Amino acid sequence: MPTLNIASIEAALKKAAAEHAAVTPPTITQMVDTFFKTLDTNANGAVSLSEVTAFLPKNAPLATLVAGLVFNGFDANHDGSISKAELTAWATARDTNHDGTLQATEIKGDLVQLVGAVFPHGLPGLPGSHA
Ligand SMILES: [Ca+2]
Ligand SMILES: [Ca+2]
Repeated sequence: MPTLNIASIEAALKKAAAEHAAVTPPTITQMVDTFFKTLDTNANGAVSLSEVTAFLPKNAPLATLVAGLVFNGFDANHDGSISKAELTAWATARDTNHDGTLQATEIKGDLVQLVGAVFPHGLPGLPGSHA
């Protein structure tokens, strides 16, 4: 039977912390960075409706409608393009437990649920994606 002492407890805690760190979801900043880069195919720092449309699978059900809804959801100032700030604000507003990361549960019931119909494996860059 292994002895239980302070050192062994500390070692166990350290191991658990390391394992936790390995599965820590990306921060909102990292997530937005990844997602924005994926969407902004011409890399001009803004995401257009056509970039969102092009991102959706061609045979997706109601792809045009979904693209429009997603686009309007992100384009907070309705200037016809999605900025990284708008995407960050959208993601930050959904971080309900304010831990700086987005869990799938926090965005359930929101736009992503709609998008989930098109992306059954989750959005690229989102924790919980299996893509
Ligand atoms: Ca762009
Ligand atoms: Ca905008």
